Amino acid sequence: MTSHPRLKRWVEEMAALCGPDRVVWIDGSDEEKKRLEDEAVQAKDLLRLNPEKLPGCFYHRTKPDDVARTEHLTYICTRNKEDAGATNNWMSPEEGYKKAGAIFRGSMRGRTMYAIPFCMGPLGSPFSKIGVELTDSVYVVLNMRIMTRVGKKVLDQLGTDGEFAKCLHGKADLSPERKLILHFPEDNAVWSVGSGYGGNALLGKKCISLRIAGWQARQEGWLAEHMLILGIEDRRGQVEYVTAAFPSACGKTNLAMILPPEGLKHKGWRFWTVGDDIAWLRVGPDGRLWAVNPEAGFFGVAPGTNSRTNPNAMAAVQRNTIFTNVLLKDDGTVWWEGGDGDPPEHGTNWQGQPWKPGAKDAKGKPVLGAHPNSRFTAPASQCPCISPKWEDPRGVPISAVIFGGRRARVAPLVYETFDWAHGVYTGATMASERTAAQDGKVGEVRRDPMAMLPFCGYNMADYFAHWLSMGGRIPRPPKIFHVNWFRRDEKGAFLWPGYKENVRVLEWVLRRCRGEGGAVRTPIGHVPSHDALDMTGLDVSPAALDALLDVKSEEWSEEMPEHKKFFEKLGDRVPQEIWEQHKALGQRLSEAAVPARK
Ligand code: SAT
Ligand code: MN
Repeated sequence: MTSHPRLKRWVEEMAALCGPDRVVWIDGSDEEKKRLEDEAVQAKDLLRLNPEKLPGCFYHRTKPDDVARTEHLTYICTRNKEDAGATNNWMSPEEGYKKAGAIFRGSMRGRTMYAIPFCMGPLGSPFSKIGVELTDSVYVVLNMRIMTRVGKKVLDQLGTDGEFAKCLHGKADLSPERKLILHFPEDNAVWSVGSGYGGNALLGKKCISLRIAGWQARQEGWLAEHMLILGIEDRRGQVEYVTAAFPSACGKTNLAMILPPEGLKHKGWRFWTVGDDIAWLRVGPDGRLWAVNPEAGFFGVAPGTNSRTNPNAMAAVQRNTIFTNVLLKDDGTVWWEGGDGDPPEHGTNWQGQPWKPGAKDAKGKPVLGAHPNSRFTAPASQCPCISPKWEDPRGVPISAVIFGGRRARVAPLVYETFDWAHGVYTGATMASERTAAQDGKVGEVRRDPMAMLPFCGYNMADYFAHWLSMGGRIPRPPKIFHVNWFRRDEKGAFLWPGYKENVRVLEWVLRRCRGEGGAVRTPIGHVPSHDALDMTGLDVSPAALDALLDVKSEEWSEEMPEHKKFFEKLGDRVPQEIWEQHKALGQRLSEAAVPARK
């Protein structure tokens, strides 16, 4: 299948290690897709959903203990431990290859090894990177076919000597003790064994497009980020683009597919999805920052997605979609908590057990129909609001970069940072409450710089230095903002309705980019003045709006030691400029705390 001698040799070596019965190259054709689907259905790896109601759709269940990324088993394997930094688990490359090699050895006996040539980014784009994933999971192959560009066209592009990322994935026995997700940035390689779940197994996604690409981006002078890319068109047909970084399961897919709220419909805004999870950003010939989405599909969180919260996503998942760990209805369709329609009277839950509304386990705890991190995998091209530019090899020019976390308090609805370096500091100190997308205690606040804590494939301090240095390389940089849709009142109720209403915040962001839009200067940045957000048709009381936009110096002052502790944890490579930003913020806060003299 390939005329690339190095690739051929590598596949032979990996096959010798894993011992599959056969190696099958993925060509990307429709016949192949059908064949693989039939095989997966036969092997009970997939279940074909109701062909009338959900044509081309399939259902998959993972093992109950394999439902999210396992950050504690994810490693960066660099020769020098310092290069992985304080936020990553580290293993030496020798140890990594040895440990994972022992699990891989012979693990594909009786199975097929699929070789998937894939391209992240539009084929032929200067942004794009090629990889080859070897896997013994048909589910992975079918997901990769949706999430990336695969097959013969990729091999053609690779030629006889092109660079490619070497990705080895195997299910082995899916045991939690024999699970490792290892990155070898110095070898452009990923070895993942023992998990069949999304981010652990679809190696083009987080492993390649963020951890390995991030390493390359630093060397080559660009950025690989955990960001959605959204086009915003005004009534004259002018489109501006923003990127936004939120941690997993904080609404990136919803924002990427936003629609205008009722109250603002008369303004004629239209929104275009370029990407919902990852952005690769480079300085363009015009001195602006340009972005491409390296992926070709959406791996979105199902629970909470419905025709009200995200009608575009709902339209995108009506065909050719793989559903993982949702509830299976008796009519061969699917349902999830916070989805459309009433819960079915009975169905089969994500663990394969009979389920009905109000189901409880032996201890009397409610049993869910769908796992909170259950997902849909859908082709981006099926999204009604997919941007006509989403596959443009040049990418799209970015006007604003938005950072955001899930914070019950402290962070206001939106603020604009003072300049690039302050924006980098703001991204670096982002914090968010933990969600179901990662193993661990849901709700706990953790620092998640640029939403990259689990995805930065090198020393976080060097990552900050790289961000700072990019500022000097972008003649016309985007403005940097911070948002928080999740602020709550004292009773714990959300102050902001979110979803479509976030358009009001985006409007203000774009106005600020054009040098318009009312704002008040606070120690943390510019916050909208009281009348600067268009609240037409929205029932949020003036007191609630006050609370949303409030910047309490005392609360922020309390955060400062947390920032310091976090940076100290990152070690002595933290750039001086970050410390200067820290000092300057502290200064601004203490000045604000002094009552103004008459
Ligand atoms: O599991 S994935 O990393 O693919 C999805 C996510 O957590 O963002
Ligand atoms: Mn993500």
